[in-house]
Formats: sequence, structure tokens, C-alpha cells
Amino acid sequence: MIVSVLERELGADAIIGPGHEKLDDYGRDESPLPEFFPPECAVLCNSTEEVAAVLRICLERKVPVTPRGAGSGMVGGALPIQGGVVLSTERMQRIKEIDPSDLVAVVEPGVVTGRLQEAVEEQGLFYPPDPASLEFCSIGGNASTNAGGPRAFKYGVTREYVLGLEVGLMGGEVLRCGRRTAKGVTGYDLVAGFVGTEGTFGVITELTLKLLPRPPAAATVLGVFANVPAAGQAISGLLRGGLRPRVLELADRTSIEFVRPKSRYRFPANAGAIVLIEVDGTADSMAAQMEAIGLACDELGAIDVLGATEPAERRAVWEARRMISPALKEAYRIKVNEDVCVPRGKIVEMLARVDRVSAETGIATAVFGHAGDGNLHVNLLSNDDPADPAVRRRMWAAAERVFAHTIELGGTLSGEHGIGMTKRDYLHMEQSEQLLAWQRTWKSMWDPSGLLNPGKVIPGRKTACSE
Ligand code: 2HG
Ligand code: ZN
Repeated sequence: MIVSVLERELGADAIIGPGHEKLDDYGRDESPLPEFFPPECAVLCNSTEEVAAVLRICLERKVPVTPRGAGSGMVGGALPIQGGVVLSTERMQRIKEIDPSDLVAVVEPGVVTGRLQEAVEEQGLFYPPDPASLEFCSIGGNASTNAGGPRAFKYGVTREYVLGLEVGLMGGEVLRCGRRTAKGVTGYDLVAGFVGTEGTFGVITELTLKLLPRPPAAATVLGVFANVPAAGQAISGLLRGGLRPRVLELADRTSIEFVRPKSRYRFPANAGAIVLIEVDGTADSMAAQMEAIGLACDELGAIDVLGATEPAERRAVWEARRMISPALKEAYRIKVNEDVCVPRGKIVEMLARVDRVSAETGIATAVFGHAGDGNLHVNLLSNDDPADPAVRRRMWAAAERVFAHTIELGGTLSGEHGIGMTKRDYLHMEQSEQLLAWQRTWKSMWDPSGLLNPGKVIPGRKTACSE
């Protein structure tokens, strides 16, 4: 049995085996699925060598292996849907190096993103990617899904900060790729190949990350609008106006109403929608930047403009923003959350189409997220029975309509959460069979056995029966 082989090799302390009270946790993540997928066992690796050993043993024994970071993924990418072994990097939490001269950090994959941010900020440095789950998600998972976050608007997503990687490959080989330098064009860009491939090519065991100098000051502005169309128009207007804040977010009334009773910061009661804007730069540029944003919001129809400059107040605003997703999850039995992304010029049209999907299907929606990037969290909400197959079909049919509108407007199915298993069967709506076939070929180069995170990202080949 695989469990006893792994126990012999890594020691009993590394294994969460059958009958362990925590085993079921490794069959769940934050995706909107009512069922869970218990693995045969979970292995909590402490080092690259242990990761390599698990990947060697799983190939030898022909057992599926599913890599897992903190389990905060929203698309089922870390779920062991074919059973077997879950390989967790949660114990690999060392920040090995923070180098202010090279502007890099070298870290293990289990480091919690927020902890890394605090550690680099103590040294006057800055790691910008800020997924909403930053207090518990891990940097290895962020790289595997190419996570985004509000500050991606100015600073870009995780991919832009991963310079080098060490990766465990199926069978136990360990590969180092990338670099520590600011630039580099030697050979093919394998780092870009591992980032965003959701642990289907290899298991990240170490990351060399690019850092920036910490911006000396930041300030937050909240534009209050009567409704979503007005807020959408304002976002488009701000984009056209050439202002470059670091964050440009939207939240509709439903998104904020469940947060209001719980949060320290109270979103304004008269808001039909809010536009959350943040600027950074030198301390003496703050007042002018905030004024320019405030004036622009006024001109673009805001019913109110509120500012937050004190660190404690700003922290409270962001705490409230990060509560939107969990508060909706608590309020509704079903929360199918999408993260579609449309070209920036199509934001207003996409918001109108989401409204139409809601009216046509009778399914409640909440829309929030990184609207300045065209990246909208369209949440389809219901209090029906999540285990009822008819209910599920109805919810996912509505999601499919949202996807169809996204594609029609030139957008993409996922701006930041990835494809995993929940969106795998919709990928063909966006990508040609030719493109999917090349991706299958690429995957089979890294994992000819198909045992590494099976059933994720790329849908199976079309057969005569399925066509
Ligand atoms: C966020 O931006 C997360 O808060 C979660 O990406 C999105 O639950 C969601 O739809
Ligand atoms: Zn998000």
C-alpha cells in the first residue's frame, strides 16, 4: 500500500493517512463544489528531497499525486479527483533570503503571501501581488495559479514577480530554471511554463521572487455611485482619463451588504455600487493624487467620495473588501464564483450582460472585483439545495451564459483563479481544439504517465463518441 511505503520513506509524522481526522480536509478547497474527494493519504513534505521522493514513489507505484498549497484555490485545482496522494507543501515555510541589493527574495512554496509581504516591507521592500486570501494562501499556490489581486491593476500578477524556480518533476527529478537577475533571455522561458499551470507540470519547491522598493505612501478613495452602470461608466472614464492608481475595484450593492454588519469599516449605506481606488507614491504627492481622483469621480457622477489616508483606516477598508467573498459564501448555500476578464473597453457592456443573465435565469448575482483590469467576480448565488443535480445544472447553465458573453466580447474565462476542474469543460468555448491538443502534448512531455494532478486544466481529447 502506498501509505506504508511513504511512511517508511518520510516517517509517520509526514503522513495523514486513512482514519486521520484531518484527511477529509485534503479533499476540499474553496471551490463551489458540494462534494469532496478524500485522498488515500496526504503527505506534508518538509523539503525538496521529500517532494522528489513522493514524486518518485508515486510514479513507481502508478499512483495519482495532487500537489496542494494552502487549499485556498477556487477552481478545484488542488482536489485529488482520482484519489491517490495529496502532496502538500504547507510545511515548507522558510523565507531563505531577502536581498535588498539584488531586490529578490528566495522562499519555499508554503510561505503565506501576507507573511512574505510583511517580512519584505520591514526592510523597505515591496511584493505587490495581493490575492484577497493573502492571510492564508501560500506563495507556491499563487505561482501555480498565477494569482492576481487588486494591486495587479498597476503592478501586474504573480507571473511578473517570479524570476526563478526549483521544481520537482514526476519521477523525482529536480529542475532549476530561471534566474536572479532583473533581465535574462537565455534559452526558453520555462519559468513562464510552470507559473499558472496549476501543478500539472511539476511541484514548485523554491521560488526566487522579484521585489520592488516599498512605495513611501498610499491612500485609498471610495467613490460611491447610485448603481452598477454608473460605477462601470466611471471606471471606463477613469481608464480613459489617463489616471494610474494602483487599484481600481468595483463592488455592487449585494457584495457589500453582507459585509457591512460584520466589518470595522462600514461601507456607505447609500451605495448602489462602490469604486475602490488606491494611489501610491511619495508622501507629498498623496493629497494631489487624491484630489485628482476625487474630482474625476465627481465629474463621473459619484454621489459621494470618501478618503482614507491613515494606515489603520486603510487596513479596515481592505479588511472589509477582503470579506466580500467569505461573507457571500456564508450568506448563500450556493456561490458559483467566476473571475471572467473582458477587454477594458467592454467593462460597461459586460456588466449590462451579467444583469441580463440574472434577469433571464432568475438567479441572484453579486459582482465585484478588479474591474479596472476588466476582471469581474461574477457570483451566481442561490439558497437552493446544493446537492440537487437540477439546481447545479441550472447554476452552471447560467455560468455558461456568462462565459459565452465574455468570449463574445473578446474576453477570457479566468483572469486570476485558473481553470482547475470546475472550468475545464468550458475551456473549449475559448480555445480551439488545435490549441488544446498542443497543450496536451506539452503536458505529456512533463508528465507522460498523466499521474500528476490528473483531470485538471485541459479537457480530455474529443472522441468519436463525445462529438
Ligand atoms: C477576491 O477578489 C477573490 O475577493 C475571491 O478573488 C472572488 O469569491 C470571489 O468571487
Ligand atoms: Zn479576486
